[in-house]
Amino acid sequence: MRTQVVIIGGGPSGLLLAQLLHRQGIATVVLERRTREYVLGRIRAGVLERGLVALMEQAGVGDRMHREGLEHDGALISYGDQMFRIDLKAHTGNGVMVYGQTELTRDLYEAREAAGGEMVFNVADVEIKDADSDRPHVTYRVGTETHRLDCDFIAGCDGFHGVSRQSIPPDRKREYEKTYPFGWLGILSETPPVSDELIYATSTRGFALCSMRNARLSRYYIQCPDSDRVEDWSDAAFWEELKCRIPPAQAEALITGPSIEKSIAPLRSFVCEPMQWGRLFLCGDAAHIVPPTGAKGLNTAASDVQYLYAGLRAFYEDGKMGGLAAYSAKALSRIWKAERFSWWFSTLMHRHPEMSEFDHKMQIADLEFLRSNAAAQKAMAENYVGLPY
Ligand code: RFL
Ligand code: PHB
Repeated sequence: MRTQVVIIGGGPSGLLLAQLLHRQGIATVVLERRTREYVLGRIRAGVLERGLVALMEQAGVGDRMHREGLEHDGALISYGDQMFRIDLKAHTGNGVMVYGQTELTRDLYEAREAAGGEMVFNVADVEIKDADSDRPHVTYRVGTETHRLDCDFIAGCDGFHGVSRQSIPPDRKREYEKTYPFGWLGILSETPPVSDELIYATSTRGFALCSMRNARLSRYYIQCPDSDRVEDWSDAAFWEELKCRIPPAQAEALITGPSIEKSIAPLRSFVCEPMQWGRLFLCGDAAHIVPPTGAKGLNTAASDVQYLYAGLRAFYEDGKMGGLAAYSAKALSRIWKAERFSWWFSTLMHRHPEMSEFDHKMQIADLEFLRSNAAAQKAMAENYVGLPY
């Protein structure tokens, strides 16, 4: 079989790219290791930058997002019993959209199905062949049958643990990594959010985040040691700990209830350079990971999609490889800035045992500077709403 672009991975990056290309008449096949239900069961990001909102519109899947998503013009930062607001709109002219990754992925799946686009689920043993030639192809297995797909290009949208990055020879890539000695324990609960805007909180007991999906569905996180397991945390213990980490007024107002999802995510910073090998292009988590503190994971995936889409579109319009050749450098230039912001915000807001009292004083000084300085708030706001593409 033959197609123009094989997309490995049916997460948000792969589906968004597929949908954008489809609207330009470019044929794709999406290969996904899991089932649709499994992909839609994963609770992940919740904050969309304007660039991603615009891409969803461009892909023709923005309607439900605009109907159900929540426009946020600010975000709150608390430390101990202090709290201040970063006015995103006043500093940048933009806000962010609160709309779950699960919903965004569902919208993309529905659009893909409506368009009759090809998607293969439950694929195994995906192998990328001859990516460094003009005739790449991909082989994969479904059940006992092995298939071969010839193509012009391969988009590696298969997340951090996928095969795409692993297919690049070690001497043709360089990987940069930082791990953090803690994770985020997150719960989803059918309770009204404690605040109209997100609260990023730090305290002597560690970080907490109060987020939401809609007026009846809350998403909360607390920093936990990376050795903790979900089973170690009852709902009651989670709520108790959360209350200790947010300001007293919010702790008192917090409405608790049973969790409908509970999971632990590790924190990691990771970048693979370059994001291209021959006709294979890495996109999203396959190429880079940020700790979730700045809400940049899904949003950096989106900027990759935009650059790769532009390069592919130019190739199919005029046969020139220039846009694709510039893809990696262009994407990485934005990625490293998002890496810096996510690392800085994570370092500012988390506690870990190796921190000295001096380090803690530095955090407080940094927070007090941010609280009192309009230029610092503007810099924070520009990064949070998303740097231009
Ligand atoms: P995804 O979402 O990981 O999708 C990759 C898809 O590829 C499939 N796959 C394969 N398919 C075929 N063959 C193979 N060999 C394959 N190997 C893997 C996988 O099944 C999957 O469906 O990557 P994508 O599309 O680049 O999207 C990136 C975002 O999902 C990611 O950046 C964010 O969700 C990161 N992230 C968060 N970001 C935030 O901004 N806020 C958050 O709260 C937040 N929470 C999270 C997260 C990422 C997590 N991961 C990856 C463990 C919580 C978790 C648990
Ligand atoms: C979320 O709602 O899941 C969320 C929001 C903001 C973040 C991370 C996660 O920075």
